[in-house]
Amino acid sequence: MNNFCKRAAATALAALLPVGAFAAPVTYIGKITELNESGVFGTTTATIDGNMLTVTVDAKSDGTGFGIAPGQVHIQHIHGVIENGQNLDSVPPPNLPDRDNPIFDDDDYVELAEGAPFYGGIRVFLNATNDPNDFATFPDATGGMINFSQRYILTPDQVASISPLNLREYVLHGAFDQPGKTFSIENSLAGVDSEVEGGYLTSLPIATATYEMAPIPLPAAGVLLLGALGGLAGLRRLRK
Ligand SMILES: [Cu+2]
Repeated sequence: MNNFCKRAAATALAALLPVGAFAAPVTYIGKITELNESGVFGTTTATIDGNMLTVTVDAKSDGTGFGIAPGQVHIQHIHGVIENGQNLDSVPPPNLPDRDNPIFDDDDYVELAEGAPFYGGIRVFLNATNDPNDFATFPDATGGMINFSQRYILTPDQVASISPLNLREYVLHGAFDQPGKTFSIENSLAGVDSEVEGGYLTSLPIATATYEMAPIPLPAAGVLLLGALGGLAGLRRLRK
């Protein structure tokens, strides 16, 4: 192979392998478990590929709690704790308020703000647009189930805020106040403790999931390996 041919081959190879081609997409899986004794369970996946995030959510009720109110707006997010610019591990809050812990007020629910020390702030809005004000495209849980799938192009800041995803938490919200229970609009730490009874509590967390890196299925691992070997063979040929 003469130099011209080598250069042409290298250029062709470079065209086939855009920048970042070796950063394969990584998929994370989270097992959805109940909060506030909702009886909600399911699975969520999040696949990150550069700045592209694809999220799926399958959630339903096991019948032991109030479940997912059908036909209501269920806001859902990827949450995460960030402290001093560092992404910290985010975990589910307890299922029910722990009255010995001062971060909980004296009502019957773990509210949005009470859960925040555990799962952190909102990092990605899981509706059609990742726009906090776009309430119309959050799941409405037809039939009391959520079957959600959406792809997002994230800003660099958003990518940083959810990386790595195994430090992040999925949170599903929205339930009717249950008979005999009281709900405070704000956490008592915030200095507000106005209790309400009845009605739909849009922000109430009803389920969470902790993302964990999904095991790479064997066929995919094989393809990756073959691809890497093929790439090596190609390089070796170029060096001749
Ligand atoms: Cu949330």
